[in-house]
Amino acid sequence: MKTIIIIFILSFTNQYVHAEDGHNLWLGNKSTGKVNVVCTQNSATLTIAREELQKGWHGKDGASVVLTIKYDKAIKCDGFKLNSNGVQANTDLGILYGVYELLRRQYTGQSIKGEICNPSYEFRLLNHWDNLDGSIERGYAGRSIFWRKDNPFVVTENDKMLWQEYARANASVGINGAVLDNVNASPSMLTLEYLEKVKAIAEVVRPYGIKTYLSVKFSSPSLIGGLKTSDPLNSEVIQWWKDKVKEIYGRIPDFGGFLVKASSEGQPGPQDYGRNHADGANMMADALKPYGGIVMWRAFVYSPNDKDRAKQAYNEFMPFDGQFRDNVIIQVKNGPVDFQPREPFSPLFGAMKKTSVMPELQITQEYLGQSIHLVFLAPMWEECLQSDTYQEGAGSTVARCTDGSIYPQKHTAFAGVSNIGLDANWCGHTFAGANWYAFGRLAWNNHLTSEKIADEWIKLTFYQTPSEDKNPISFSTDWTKHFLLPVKHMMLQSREAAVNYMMPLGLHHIFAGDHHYGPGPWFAPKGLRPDWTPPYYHKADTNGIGFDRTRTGSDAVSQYHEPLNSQFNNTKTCPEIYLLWFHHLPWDYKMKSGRTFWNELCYHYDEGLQQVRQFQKVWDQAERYVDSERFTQIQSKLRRQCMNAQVWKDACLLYFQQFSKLPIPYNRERPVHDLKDLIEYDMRRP
Ligand code: GCV
Repeated sequence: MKTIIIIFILSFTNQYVHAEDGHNLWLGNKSTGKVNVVCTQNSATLTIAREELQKGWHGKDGASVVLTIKYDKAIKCDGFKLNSNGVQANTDLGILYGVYELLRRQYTGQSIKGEICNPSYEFRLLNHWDNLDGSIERGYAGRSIFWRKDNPFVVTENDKMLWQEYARANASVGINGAVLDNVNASPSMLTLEYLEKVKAIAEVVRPYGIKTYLSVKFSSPSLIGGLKTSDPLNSEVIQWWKDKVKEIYGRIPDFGGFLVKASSEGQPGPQDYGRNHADGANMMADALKPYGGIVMWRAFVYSPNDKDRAKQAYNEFMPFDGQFRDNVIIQVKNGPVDFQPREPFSPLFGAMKKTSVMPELQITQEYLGQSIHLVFLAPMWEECLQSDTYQEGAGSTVARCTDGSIYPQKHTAFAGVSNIGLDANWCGHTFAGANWYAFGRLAWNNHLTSEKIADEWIKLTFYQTPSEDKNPISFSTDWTKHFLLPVKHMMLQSREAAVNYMMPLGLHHIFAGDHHYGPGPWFAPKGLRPDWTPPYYHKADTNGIGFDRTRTGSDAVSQYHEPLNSQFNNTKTCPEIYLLWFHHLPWDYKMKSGRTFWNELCYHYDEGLQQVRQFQKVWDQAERYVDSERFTQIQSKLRRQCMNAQVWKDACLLYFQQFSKLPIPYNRERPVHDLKDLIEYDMRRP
């Protein structure tokens, strides 16, 4: 009887479903057949390649795959040539990347036609904002996988296992570097015991091609070196950095280099000693040069008294174009302010023509609902990468201005601020894993579409091949129609939905102070620097709303190359998605839709809320295709996202209505909260 009951239960259990906490990310799929791997060479990396094929093979049962290391000048860096029966590369790492691509294509049902795949960027890095006490700045998925407060220097077998899994996930999407500590760096990072720990991490991640890098504090020579100054032109300081670099390479021969946040948000920098960015960056670059190391020098700078924060990075860095060493790369955030839900691209892209420039994206969702909201970020990154800067004529996209296609920069790189922590599913939200995945895929190929990335990720993360199936993957019509397509549609809409319910039409930085989770357009405590308060950005008053960055305003438009300069300058030609970024508009301004600006704003906020409600419906209908653990976790997060979207809409519309003094269009849903309650409310509370 017992057996009959079990058989009965099993026959009703969906074939796709098994318990799953998300720890396997997009790599949980077991092979469906045997493969014979032929490779005449040996190395730790090649052993991994071999094992991955055996663990994940989804081709013909019993087929042979040949791994060949043979120089081909069409293959660049760790690129590879892919055939259905083999991978050819110049390096072991190229073979490993080729193997992951082969398996991905098998699993997602993509064809393999004998093509060469080269990476868009040479360095593809995660930036961890992990502090040495194990906390993570802007981290929403638990504590650091690298650092902890208690027993900080003990390395356990568990640590090693986790670092290995981390390295594997990165390598599977082509990520080849990790900056292990916060850009708000501690000087202790460069002390002996911490460097020993870096060595231990480097040993585990090395076979997967992950190089380690460190964020360093500019004033380290005085803070831990006992020197009286950290002036970059002082000979003792120069020697201190040379000695430190030598010490690091003595332990970690493939160490990648330094990331530096200097003269920004209270961090020390060359300007404290009357020097400039080039003096500071070049001094470090000279110390790293003999070992092949690089300096990633961040352009994220702004001062409390600046009239327009959005202009400062350009103003500070353009005068030094051409003055940086060739192993310095200027790391530029995608937009001119700070990882907002929507910003135009930073005008530094394409403008610095004689300096290596790299994009910095934020994978962790500091400004996009953290690990509660489902927001797929690939569309935002694609929007930035495909933006035309016009710097060298039409087609000078951000992607092409940074990947070496247009400028002969010595190094190319792409960085993303990591969303990884100790949570079982790594990123706090299953769908946040898609953002880690998307970052890696775009770093490898900056022309991939969001649609393709989402398609791959969903198949790899949620589709489970029936265990008895020995044939190449074929997705059932049922799964495709009722899971893949609606979930993909939801992902692709999710960023625009967040923009709609948070800050549409060019609004930016109207977050609650400090935590950046909920709305706070009113937030302006006395004495706080103005550029840390939302009214500095939205400038709402009875006449209208928006930051005037036109030629008669702050003139930020002039940092863009024509025709963008003129396009952005004119309300009629400025894309509506950027209207309030560049213009202060009257409330009754006529939009393309025929509505007044105020009505349009109301429509967007309401639209965002409706979109998230629709996501709930999509997800609830997907229940039978997902294991219960992931299903309920995502369902409950979507419920909070809906409640939060309602709060965002009500808070912003009720607050701005005080200035517009206009009714919310009567065909739109009414607010359900009172403004005074929302001003008191902390949205982080569940
Ligand atoms: C690491 C924003 C964030 C800070 C972050 C900073 C940066 O201001 O809120 O937490 O600091 O950007 O990128 O340096």
